[in-house]
Amino acid sequence: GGETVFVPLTALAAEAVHDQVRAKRHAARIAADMVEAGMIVGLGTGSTATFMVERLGERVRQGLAIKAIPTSNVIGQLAQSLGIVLTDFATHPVIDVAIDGADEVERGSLHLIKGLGGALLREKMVAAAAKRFIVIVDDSKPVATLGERTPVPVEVVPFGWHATHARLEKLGAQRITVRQGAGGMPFMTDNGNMVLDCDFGPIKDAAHLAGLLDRTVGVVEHGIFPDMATDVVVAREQEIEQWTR
Ligand code: ABF
Repeated sequence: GGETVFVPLTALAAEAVHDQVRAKRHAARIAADMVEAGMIVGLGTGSTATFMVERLGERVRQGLAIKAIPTSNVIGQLAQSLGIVLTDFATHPVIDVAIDGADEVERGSLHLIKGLGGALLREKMVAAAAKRFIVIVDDSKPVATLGERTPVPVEVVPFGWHATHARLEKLGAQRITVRQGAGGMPFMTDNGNMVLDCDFGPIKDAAHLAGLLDRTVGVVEHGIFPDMATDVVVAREQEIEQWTR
């Protein structure tokens, strides 16, 4: 006994994960290198955005002067630990460039689903304040139709959330899951809210559904980002594609 046996399937899966990590790091680096001295930069959340912040940290150590607004507490702490100076909306209501990941990118329109990481409200606020919004993804993220694979994360106020849940069902959500956090408790966002993951199936008109969700009482924000990305960097292991709207 005591011998290590390698199961081929596991090895293959590990290789695929490794390729995906490399692709994320590649996209992250390309976007981080578009940042110029003096810029106010919006920092996204998630594993791809984390690579981007690490690369920005490197550039800051080499002398790049920027200030950043983070989209989550966790990314703000990482940025500070890397020597990136943070600022806020009071001082800088306009952001030069925001860089963030996504869960789905619709080919052609560049509409996005974001928020599986739970930071969608601040992500949308930062993206909305940015002159340029660069989305960085590996090639598992592009889809023909938004909602094909991913539910729409919806951030809701805990008060009366059952009523909000019912409203979301009326809008056509076929399945709604209460996002779970640690210890069997509902997940709580940085803003003290809950997330309902709403499966609408493939979404024919993303801007229309976004409008309906915008007008739903009890909904704080949702993960459909229509017409917001100005640039998308899609990376495979060896190649990259850049899409511009
Ligand atoms: C953030 O991180 C979110 O909007 C999105 O849910 C997630 C993407 O994660 P990853 O980069 O780890 O795939 O961008």
